[in-house]
Amino acid sequence: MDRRSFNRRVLLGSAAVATSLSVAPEAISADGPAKTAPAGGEVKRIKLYAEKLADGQMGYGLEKGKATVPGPLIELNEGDTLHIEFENTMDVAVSLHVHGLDYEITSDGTKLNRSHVEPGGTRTYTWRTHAPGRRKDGTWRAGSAGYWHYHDHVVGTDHGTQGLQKGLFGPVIVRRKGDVLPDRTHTVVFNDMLINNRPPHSGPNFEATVGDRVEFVVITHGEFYHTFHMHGHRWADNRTGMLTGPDDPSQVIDNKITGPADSFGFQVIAGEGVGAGAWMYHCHVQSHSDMGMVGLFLVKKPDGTIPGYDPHEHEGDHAEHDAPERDEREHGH
Ligand SMILES: [Cu+2]
Repeated sequence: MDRRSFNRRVLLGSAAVATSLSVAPEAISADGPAKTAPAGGEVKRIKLYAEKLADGQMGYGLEKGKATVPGPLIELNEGDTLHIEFENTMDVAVSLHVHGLDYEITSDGTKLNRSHVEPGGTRTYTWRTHAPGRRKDGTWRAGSAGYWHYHDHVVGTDHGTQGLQKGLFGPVIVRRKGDVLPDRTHTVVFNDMLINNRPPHSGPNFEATVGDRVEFVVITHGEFYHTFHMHGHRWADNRTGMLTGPDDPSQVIDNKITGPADSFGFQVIAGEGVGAGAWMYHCHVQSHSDMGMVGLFLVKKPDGTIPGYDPHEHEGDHAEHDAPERDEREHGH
């Protein structure tokens, strides 16, 4: 039994109960017992490659020849350690620099301290994470959990400006024990005037079915400030993007300002209370959305249809699983 049919069963069961008992608000849109993150503490190892892509862009990938823009999602639980055996297959020096996690200066990924990787070279970067806790002086130390990101810090300039423009960036999620796990995660990177380095007005589009728990990681790079807006769905402006109960003071929003190197994330139940549809997400700076910083959250009915949306009218759009197209950055916007 897949998760969706399992959830539907649980939903039917609770609907029967609802006729005789009042249902707490948090139970109304529940889709069954959510899976949660385990305690961390594992030592994990991955290989990561920096590669030139056919169109002149650059990407990170977990396998040779499989680099993508953005790079692969790296997920950890607080307490985990990750050793990344990093190989530079390119003809220019490159690096791996992460935000939010714990690393020694040898894993900083900058030329300043020679923690970059020359062409053809390899290097192991080590990222550590920790749970929150009380320091000996009585103050509270934050945990590592959050929506973070990694990027090059070397290509073009000592700040990796060209590497970032060409696609050397990706998402990192560190979860706390008990954090709700999504059915799937999508990454949206506002990079200068593009989304995920795709041509303007071409998505990326993300597909879901009503009731799916969908997580978004939003990262910004480049020269501009943007506002991320999603139609029909809202989230909480806090670490997880979710409320923990009726008294959670987090502001509920559907629009968030985001500047270079910012990152945040949230989960939505696709179509909750609003149903299936081709829900837009876009930068809400008007000139930016007009210039093509827009994509679709395609929420399907269980039968696969989307009311009011004919995919054939959107031949220029591409769902996320299509081969990613690279931008024509060198030709300007
Ligand atoms: Cu914008």
